[in-house]
Amino acid sequence: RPIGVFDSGVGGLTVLKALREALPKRDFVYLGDTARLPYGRKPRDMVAGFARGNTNFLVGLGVEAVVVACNTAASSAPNLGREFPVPMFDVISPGVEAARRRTRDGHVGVIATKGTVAAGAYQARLEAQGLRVWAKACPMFVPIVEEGLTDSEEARLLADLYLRGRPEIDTLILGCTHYPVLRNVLQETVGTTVQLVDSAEVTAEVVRAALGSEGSGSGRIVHLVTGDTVAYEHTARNIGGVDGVVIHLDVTH
Ligand code: DGN
Repeated sequence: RPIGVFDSGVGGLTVLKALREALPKRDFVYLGDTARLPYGRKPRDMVAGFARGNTNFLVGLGVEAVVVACNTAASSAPNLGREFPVPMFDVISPGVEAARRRTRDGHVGVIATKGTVAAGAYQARLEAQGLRVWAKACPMFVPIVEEGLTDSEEARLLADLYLRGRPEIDTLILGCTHYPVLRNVLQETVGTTVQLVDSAEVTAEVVRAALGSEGSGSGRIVHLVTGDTVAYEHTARNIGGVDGVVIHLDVTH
């Protein structure tokens, strides 16, 4: 049975890529809810409803597990895992755990969408570990990535603007699944003394540890997209591209 993965759009493809590398013997169904994006600046209850609907749909397909590959969805619906009879993973707990392990001075930053920062899930979980947290919403990073401006003057200017006011931190969590694409620019901006936590990478490690690396699949992917499939493939090119079939899905789930 495949593993189900969902995001509001293309951001979760960073997680899918990491999952495929970590679990080459599995197949995946990726649900990109592009008809209703962006989740990042929608009300929390609305996003929680989308997350529940997406999970329910994937569970209905018979997936083995569901990975919520969107920080905004995961932080809006933190107890979703209790509602479904399959193993569920999100991108937040692995990021928090990795930051806890990696930080030396206990001062951690998290950058994310407005929705994720407002929901406060990262802040609460990091503080519960005794860490000091600086959280910053970076709403322009998603369009920067989707426009293919990853290695650009625009990306550098915005990174500088968003990160300029940071206190002393030694670890920075990339709390949005689009951000691993901006990794180089972000590392340049904060300098080598700050470790970046890539939520895609650490989530894939957690999923492999829980499900095991065995399987009878071969990395096949079906992309189900609620919006326009051509636009999806086009935008996805800026996040490494689409490998697999792309099928349009009406948003009735
Ligand atoms: N990639 C999503 C996240 O991790 O929060 C946000 C994308 C969006 O809806 N703007």
